Amino acid sequence: MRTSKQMGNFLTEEQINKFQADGYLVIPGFVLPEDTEALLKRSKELLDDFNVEEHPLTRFTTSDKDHVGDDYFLSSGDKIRYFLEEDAVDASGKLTREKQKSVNKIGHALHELDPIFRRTTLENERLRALVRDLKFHRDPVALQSMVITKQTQIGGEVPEHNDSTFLYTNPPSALGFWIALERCTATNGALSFLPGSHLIYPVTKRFVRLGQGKGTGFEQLPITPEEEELSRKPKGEYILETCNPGDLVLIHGSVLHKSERNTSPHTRFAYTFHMIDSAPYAQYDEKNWLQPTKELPFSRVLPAGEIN
Ligand SMILES: O=C(O)CCC(=O)C(=O)O
Repeated sequence: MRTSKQMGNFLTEEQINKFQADGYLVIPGFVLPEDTEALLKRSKELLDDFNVEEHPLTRFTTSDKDHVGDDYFLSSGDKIRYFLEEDAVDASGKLTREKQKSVNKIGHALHELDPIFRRTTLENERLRALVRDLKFHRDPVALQSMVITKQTQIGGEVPEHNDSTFLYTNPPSALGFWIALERCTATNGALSFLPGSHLIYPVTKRFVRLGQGKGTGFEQLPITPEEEELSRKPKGEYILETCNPGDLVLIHGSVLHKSERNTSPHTRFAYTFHMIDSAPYAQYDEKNWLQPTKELPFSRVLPAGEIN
């Protein structure tokens, strides 16, 4: 039965208003305990399956100075691949620790190719109900997914960013779904957010392919001098969002967020995926690092014919 505060089947009016004001929303217990456990177990099995011999030892970083751009990364959109922590490989090209503890993340088509991740993403009625209530997109498609492992000690910081920089559409339409698979605390790298930043700061750049063999880089977006000045100003206080296994964090594509290095003895596994709006509501182009393939186009989230 719906309560008076409920907007649709899933989210309350307060939750929708909070998401719109803050640019993110924590939904405790969105994923049931048995499903959360299955996602964590599968994540660990994938780490066990990691074949180091066949790996180019690609490390993952999104900092402005250094970013991934090799073919292993650029062709990972329709595969399940492994990306390593910055400190995971020594000068002689060998892993500095056991393979499971060297991985920063696994991506980018878990939601398509793995039945356990698919069940939480493309075959999830609760998720469809949430998407209908939120009305963030008219015709959402899921375009990528990752398990981020944030291993103890080595699990690196994720610097301040917004997701529309990395999953750019015109107009920006990225929406992140981030599910804690373990407890996320102040010391193991819980996410933190700058509430309301999605309403203040424009998306100033996009992460693009630079052309055959040239890897990836950032391209500046046209912004006004006022927006340029604004984006250089000190940005206020981040709020740390500790959370529990099964909690979902919805992340507006323009909200600034980050996570610190894991300095604790506890791992911080999370499963995350993103949606964008599809044409004609938003344009996705060939400059983006992540490209759909003929074999695996981006999948619609709502049933055929349904527009939000
Ligand atoms: O899991 C993390 O630490 C960072 C995730 C994040 O920033 C993202 O998915 O946009």
